[in-house]
Amino acid sequence: MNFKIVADSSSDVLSLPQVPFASAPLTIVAGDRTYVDTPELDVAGMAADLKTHKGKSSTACPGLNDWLTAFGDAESILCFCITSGLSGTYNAARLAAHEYEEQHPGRRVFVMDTLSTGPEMRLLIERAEELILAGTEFDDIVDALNDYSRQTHLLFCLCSLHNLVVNGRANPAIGALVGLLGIRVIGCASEKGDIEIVGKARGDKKAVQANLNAMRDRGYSGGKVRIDHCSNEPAAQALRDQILAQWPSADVVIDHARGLCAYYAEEAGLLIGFEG
Ligand code: X90
Repeated sequence: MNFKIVADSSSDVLSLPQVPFASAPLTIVAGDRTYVDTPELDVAGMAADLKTHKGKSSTACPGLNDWLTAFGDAESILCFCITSGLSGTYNAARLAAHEYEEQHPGRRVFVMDTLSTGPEMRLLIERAEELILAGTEFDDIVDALNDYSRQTHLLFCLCSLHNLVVNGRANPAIGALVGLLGIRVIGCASEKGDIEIVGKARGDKKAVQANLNAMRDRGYSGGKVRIDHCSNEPAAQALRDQILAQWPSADVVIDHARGLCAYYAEEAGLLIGFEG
């Protein structure tokens, strides 16, 4: 069976080593500028533009045709979407999958509402890749991914919730938690796939400790961790160092947030996907 893995651009995955992969871009709109979250997007340049942009900005999910383009010509497709609790991406992908299966009888698309985003999506995608390479059947892959997703988690540690609040993705009351210099808000993807606040921390050192505690509370005990940062490699490395100090064989990988996650997680934000 010829498999393809497809995800929206909030997964921060650009390519996979051994299985065909395509991403469907979300877009970020600020005034008359549109940033399409493709692998070519200059994320740092976008962040710099947004800093000087005074008016409103917003985002939009991939449309049906973006998804059909990403599906390409594959027989068996595993498609990973940002939580339906915060985006129309999953709905658009479902419509596209329905159309694709109708146009190509015999082909199959599994569309997963990951109830999460960023590095938790990456964990699911990596697992999908392993299962495909092991020769697993389509339906067994779907079952295994559904099981695995009960074991994966997403935490975030942000210095600003401004873009989440103005775009109606986070409660304004929690936006007011930040704003003070050096305060980071720590939150997680809830079981329903929306934003849940876990706590706050003042300063980088305390934030690392709070992240580690939140991971432990969710059952982390030395498994995989994927950290995506918004121009904040030092914070990501500090967290990795602490994880490795306690679990020396932990598999921790640091990467850059791409456009959509960088827009919402904002400068210095961290997203942490891990196995519980
Ligand atoms: O459809 C659209 O326009 C996209 C809307 C996406 C809104 C949320 C993106 C969040 C990105 C920030 C913190 C992670 C929270 C995840 C909770 C499930 C990253």
